[in-house]
Amino acid sequence: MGVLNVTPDSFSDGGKWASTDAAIAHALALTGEGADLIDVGGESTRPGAGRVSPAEEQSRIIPVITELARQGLRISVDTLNSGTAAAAAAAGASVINDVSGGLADPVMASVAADSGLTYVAMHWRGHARKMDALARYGDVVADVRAELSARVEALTEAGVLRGNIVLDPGLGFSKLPEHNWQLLAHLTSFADLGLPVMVGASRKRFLAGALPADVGLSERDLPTAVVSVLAAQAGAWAVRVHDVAATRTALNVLALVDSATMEL
Ligand code: PMM
Repeated sequence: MGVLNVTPDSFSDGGKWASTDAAIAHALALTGEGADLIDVGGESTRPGAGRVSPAEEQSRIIPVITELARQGLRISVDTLNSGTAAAAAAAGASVINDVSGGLADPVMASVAADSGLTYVAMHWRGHARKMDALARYGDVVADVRAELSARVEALTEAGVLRGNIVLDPGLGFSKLPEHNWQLLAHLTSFADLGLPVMVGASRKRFLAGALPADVGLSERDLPTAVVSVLAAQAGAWAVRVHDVAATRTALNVLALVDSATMEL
Protein backbone atom coordinates (compact mmCIF):
# COMPACT_ATOMS: atom_id res chain seq x y z
CA MET A 1 0.00 0.00 0.00
CA GLY A 2 1.55 3.28 -1.12
CA VAL A 3 0.96 6.38 1.01
CA LEU A 4 -0.52 9.46 -0.63
CA ASN A 5 -0.93 12.25 1.90
CA VAL A 6 -2.83 15.13 0.27
CA THR A 7 -2.04 17.38 3.22
CA PRO A 8 0.12 20.41 3.94
CA ASP A 9 1.43 18.98 7.25
CA SER A 10 2.02 15.19 7.34
CA PHE A 11 5.18 14.42 9.24
CA SER A 12 7.30 12.93 6.50
CA ASP A 13 5.88 14.25 3.23
CA GLY A 14 3.63 17.17 4.22
CA GLY A 15 2.88 19.57 1.37
CA LYS A 16 4.61 17.57 -1.35
CA TRP A 17 1.41 16.20 -2.91
CA ALA A 18 -1.06 18.86 -1.75
CA SER A 19 -2.32 19.83 -5.21
CA THR A 20 -4.69 17.48 -7.05
CA ASP A 21 -2.38 17.18 -10.06
CA ALA A 22 0.73 16.46 -7.95
CA ALA A 23 -1.22 13.90 -5.91
CA ILE A 24 -2.46 12.07 -9.00
CA ALA A 25 1.03 12.02 -10.54
CA HIS A 26 2.51 10.66 -7.32
CA ALA A 27 -0.13 7.91 -7.04
CA LEU A 28 0.63 6.84 -10.62
CA ALA A 29 4.37 6.81 -9.82
CA LEU A 30 3.79 4.66 -6.71
CA THR A 31 1.69 2.26 -8.79
CA GLY A 32 4.51 2.07 -11.34
CA GLU A 33 6.87 1.16 -8.49
CA GLY A 34 4.65 -1.75 -7.53
CA ALA A 35 1.94 -0.53 -5.14
CA ASP A 36 -1.24 -2.63 -5.31
CA LEU A 37 -3.28 -0.11 -3.35
CA ILE A 38 -2.96 3.66 -2.85
CA ASP A 39 -3.93 5.01 0.58
CA VAL A 40 -5.26 8.55 0.11
CA GLY A 41 -5.47 10.78 3.19
CA GLY A 42 -6.46 14.42 3.63
CA GLU A 43 -5.92 14.83 7.37
CA SER A 44 -2.56 14.42 9.09
CA THR A 45 -2.52 12.09 12.10
CA ARG A 46 1.04 12.92 13.19
CA PRO A 47 1.45 13.41 16.96
CA GLY A 48 0.22 16.89 17.92
CA ALA A 49 -1.66 17.55 14.65
CA GLY A 50 -4.94 19.50 14.78
CA ARG A 51 -8.21 18.33 13.18
CA VAL A 52 -9.33 19.27 9.67
CA SER A 53 -13.01 19.85 8.83
CA PRO A 54 -14.65 17.04 6.83
CA ALA A 55 -15.43 19.57 4.07
CA GLU A 56 -11.74 20.56 3.80
CA GLU A 57 -10.64 16.92 3.97
CA GLN A 58 -13.04 15.94 1.20
CA SER A 59 -12.07 18.88 -1.02
CA ARG A 60 -8.45 17.65 -0.79
CA ILE A 61 -9.03 13.99 -1.57
CA ILE A 62 -12.29 13.36 -3.44
CA PRO A 63 -11.10 14.80 -6.80
CA VAL A 64 -7.94 12.69 -6.45
CA ILE A 65 -9.83 9.49 -5.62
CA THR A 66 -12.33 10.07 -8.44
CA GLU A 67 -9.58 10.41 -11.03
CA LEU A 68 -7.45 7.52 -9.74
CA ALA A 69 -10.46 5.19 -9.58
CA ARG A 70 -11.37 6.26 -13.14
CA GLN A 71 -7.88 5.20 -14.20
CA GLY A 72 -8.43 1.79 -12.59
CA LEU A 73 -6.24 2.15 -9.46
CA ARG A 74 -7.31 0.41 -6.24
CA ILE A 75 -7.83 3.09 -3.62
CA SER A 76 -7.98 3.10 0.14
CA VAL A 77 -9.22 6.19 1.99
CA ASP A 78 -7.37 7.11 5.18
CA THR A 79 -9.98 8.91 7.26
CA LEU A 80 -11.51 9.15 10.73
CA ASN A 81 -14.67 10.68 9.37
CA SER A 82 -17.73 8.70 8.25
CA GLY A 83 -18.90 11.38 5.80
CA THR A 84 -15.49 11.34 4.11
CA ALA A 85 -15.52 7.53 4.02
CA ALA A 86 -18.97 7.55 2.37
CA ALA A 87 -17.89 10.20 -0.17
CA ALA A 88 -14.73 8.24 -0.95
CA ALA A 89 -16.72 5.03 -1.41
CA ALA A 90 -19.03 6.86 -3.83
CA ALA A 91 -15.94 8.19 -5.67
CA GLY A 92 -14.63 4.64 -6.18
CA ALA A 93 -12.49 3.76 -3.14
CA SER A 94 -12.41 0.06 -2.29
CA VAL A 95 -10.94 0.17 1.23
CA ILE A 96 -11.74 2.37 4.25
CA ASN A 97 -8.63 2.81 6.41
CA ASP A 98 -9.75 4.21 9.77
CA VAL A 99 -6.87 4.76 12.18
CA SER A 100 -9.37 4.94 15.04
CA GLY A 101 -11.02 1.57 14.29
CA GLY A 102 -14.41 3.30 14.48
CA LEU A 103 -13.79 5.06 17.80
CA ALA A 104 -13.44 8.61 16.46
CA ASP A 105 -16.81 8.74 14.69
CA PRO A 106 -19.80 6.79 16.00
CA VAL A 107 -21.35 6.65 12.52
CA MET A 108 -18.26 5.10 10.88
CA ALA A 109 -19.23 1.48 11.60
CA SER A 110 -22.61 1.81 9.88
CA VAL A 111 -21.06 3.61 6.89
CA ALA A 112 -18.48 0.83 6.63
CA ALA A 113 -21.24 -1.79 6.90
CA ASP A 114 -23.41 -0.09 4.23
CA SER A 115 -20.46 0.37 1.87
CA GLY A 116 -19.59 -3.34 1.93
CA LEU A 117 -15.93 -2.30 1.54
CA THR A 118 -12.86 -3.73 3.22
CA TYR A 119 -12.44 -1.85 6.51
CA VAL A 120 -9.05 -1.46 8.23
CA ALA A 121 -9.48 -1.11 11.99
CA MET A 122 -6.28 0.24 13.53
CA HIS A 123 -5.47 0.21 17.25
CA TRP A 124 -6.06 3.74 18.56
CA ARG A 125 -6.49 5.35 21.95
CA GLY A 126 -7.03 9.01 21.19
CA HIS A 127 -6.55 11.93 18.83
CA ALA A 128 -3.13 13.15 17.75
CA ARG A 129 -2.95 15.96 20.32
CA LYS A 130 -3.09 13.58 23.26
CA MET A 131 -2.01 10.20 21.92
CA ASP A 132 1.53 10.20 23.33
CA ALA A 133 0.13 10.54 26.87
CA LEU A 134 -1.93 7.36 26.34
CA ALA A 135 1.07 5.09 25.69
CA ARG A 136 0.71 3.07 28.92
CA TYR A 137 0.42 -0.71 28.81
CA GLY A 138 0.76 -3.71 31.09
CA ASP A 139 1.60 -6.12 28.26
CA VAL A 140 1.43 -4.13 25.04
CA VAL A 141 0.82 -7.15 22.81
CA ALA A 142 -1.99 -8.56 24.98
CA ASP A 143 -3.52 -5.11 25.55
CA VAL A 144 -3.52 -4.09 21.87
CA ARG A 145 -4.86 -7.51 20.90
CA ALA A 146 -7.70 -7.25 23.45
CA GLU A 147 -8.58 -3.70 22.40
CA LEU A 148 -8.64 -4.72 18.72
CA SER A 149 -10.82 -7.74 19.54
CA ALA A 150 -13.27 -5.39 21.28
CA ARG A 151 -13.38 -3.26 18.11
CA VAL A 152 -14.12 -6.34 16.01
CA GLU A 153 -17.05 -7.14 18.35
CA ALA A 154 -18.44 -3.59 18.14
CA LEU A 155 -17.96 -3.37 14.37
CA THR A 156 -19.64 -6.69 13.65
CA GLU A 157 -22.53 -5.77 15.97
CA ALA A 158 -22.94 -2.62 13.88
CA GLY A 159 -23.21 -4.75 10.74
CA VAL A 160 -19.65 -4.83 9.35
CA LEU A 161 -18.97 -8.29 7.97
CA ARG A 162 -16.18 -10.00 9.88
CA GLY A 163 -14.72 -11.05 6.53
CA ASN A 164 -14.34 -7.38 5.54
CA ILE A 165 -12.23 -6.40 8.56
CA VAL A 166 -8.45 -5.99 8.50
CA LEU A 167 -6.60 -5.35 11.79
CA ASP A 168 -3.62 -3.05 12.33
CA PRO A 169 -1.66 -2.77 15.60
CA GLY A 170 -1.20 0.98 15.02
CA LEU A 171 2.58 1.42 15.23
CA GLY A 172 3.44 4.91 16.49
CA PHE A 173 -0.06 5.67 17.75
CA SER A 174 0.05 5.91 21.56
CA LYS A 175 3.16 3.69 21.47
CA LEU A 176 6.65 4.26 22.85
CA PRO A 177 9.55 2.90 20.74
CA GLU A 178 9.75 -0.30 22.82
CA HIS A 179 6.01 -0.90 22.32
CA ASN A 180 6.44 -0.72 18.53
CA TRP A 181 9.32 -3.22 18.60
CA GLN A 182 7.36 -5.57 20.87
CA LEU A 183 4.34 -5.42 18.55
CA LEU A 184 6.55 -6.16 15.55
CA ALA A 185 8.14 -9.06 17.41
CA HIS A 186 4.69 -10.57 18.04
CA LEU A 187 2.81 -9.84 14.82
CA THR A 188 1.71 -13.45 14.56
CA SER A 189 -0.37 -12.95 17.74
CA PHE A 190 -2.54 -10.63 15.68
CA ALA A 191 -2.74 -13.01 12.74
CA ASP A 192 -4.00 -15.57 15.28
CA LEU A 193 -7.19 -13.48 15.63
CA GLY A 194 -8.11 -14.96 12.24
CA LEU A 195 -8.31 -11.67 10.32
CA PRO A 196 -5.86 -10.14 7.83
CA VAL A 197 -3.26 -7.83 9.40
CA MET A 198 -1.67 -4.69 8.04
CA VAL A 199 1.36 -2.83 9.31
CA GLY A 200 2.28 0.85 9.02
CA ALA A 201 5.86 1.43 10.14
CA SER A 202 6.94 3.70 7.32
CA ARG A 203 9.35 6.47 8.37
CA LYS A 204 8.03 6.45 11.95
CA ARG A 205 10.09 7.84 14.82
CA PHE A 206 10.88 4.50 16.44
CA LEU A 207 12.87 3.45 13.34
CA ALA A 208 15.45 6.08 14.29
CA GLY A 209 16.61 3.52 16.87
CA ALA A 210 18.05 1.46 14.00
CA LEU A 211 19.98 4.40 12.50
CA PRO A 212 22.90 6.63 13.39
CA ALA A 213 21.87 9.82 15.22
CA ASP A 214 20.97 12.96 13.22
CA VAL A 215 20.24 11.31 9.85
CA GLY A 216 17.26 12.54 7.82
CA LEU A 217 13.77 11.07 7.54
CA SER A 218 14.43 9.52 4.13
CA GLU A 219 17.09 7.32 5.80
CA ARG A 220 14.15 5.58 7.48
CA ASP A 221 13.12 3.98 4.16
CA LEU A 222 15.70 1.20 4.53
CA PRO A 223 14.54 0.09 8.01
CA THR A 224 10.97 0.47 6.71
CA ALA A 225 11.69 -2.00 3.89
CA VAL A 226 13.23 -4.41 6.41
CA VAL A 227 10.07 -4.16 8.51
CA SER A 228 8.04 -4.91 5.35
CA VAL A 229 9.91 -8.21 5.01
CA LEU A 230 9.37 -9.07 8.68
CA ALA A 231 5.67 -8.24 8.33
CA ALA A 232 5.36 -10.35 5.19
CA GLN A 233 7.06 -13.26 6.95
CA ALA A 234 4.50 -12.92 9.74
CA GLY A 235 1.75 -13.21 7.11
CA ALA A 236 0.71 -9.55 6.78
CA TRP A 237 -1.99 -8.64 4.24
CA ALA A 238 -0.45 -5.22 3.52
CA VAL A 239 2.32 -2.87 4.51
CA ARG A 240 1.67 0.87 4.26
CA VAL A 241 4.80 2.61 2.95
CA HIS A 242 5.98 5.90 1.46
CA ASP A 243 8.90 4.40 -0.51
CA VAL A 244 7.15 1.71 -2.52
CA ALA A 245 10.19 0.87 -4.66
CA ALA A 246 12.33 -0.09 -1.65
CA THR A 247 9.61 -2.28 -0.14
CA ARG A 248 8.88 -3.88 -3.52
CA THR A 249 12.57 -4.78 -3.93
CA ALA A 250 12.75 -6.15 -0.39
CA LEU A 251 9.61 -8.26 -0.96
CA ASN A 252 11.01 -9.48 -4.30
CA VAL A 253 14.04 -10.82 -2.44
CA LEU A 254 11.76 -12.62 -0.01
CA ALA A 255 9.67 -14.07 -2.85
CA LEU A 256 12.80 -15.36 -4.62
CA VAL A 257 14.07 -16.98 -1.44
CA ASP A 258 10.64 -18.48 -0.78
CA SER A 259 10.38 -19.95 -4.27
CA ALA A 260 13.94 -21.34 -4.08
CA THR A 261 13.01 -22.98 -0.78
CA MET A 262 10.03 -24.66 -2.41
CA GLU A 263 12.10 -25.92 -5.34
CA LEU A 264 14.09 -28.24 -3.08
N1 PMM B 1 -0.10 5.45 10.01
C1 PMM B 1 -0.34 6.69 9.59
C2 PMM B 1 -1.51 7.01 8.85
N2 PMM B 1 -2.40 6.04 8.54
N3 PMM B 1 -3.08 3.80 8.65
C3 PMM B 1 -2.89 2.55 9.08
N4 PMM B 1 -3.80 1.60 8.82
N5 PMM B 1 -1.78 2.21 9.82
C4 PMM B 1 -0.83 3.12 10.14
O1 PMM B 1 0.15 2.75 10.82
C5 PMM B 1 -1.00 4.47 9.72
C6 PMM B 1 -2.17 4.77 8.96
C7 PMM B 1 0.63 7.80 9.92
O2 PMM B 1 1.62 7.94 8.96
P1 PMM B 1 1.74 9.14 7.88
O3 PMM B 1 1.63 10.46 8.64
O4 PMM B 1 3.04 8.93 7.25
O5 PMM B 1 0.62 9.01 6.90
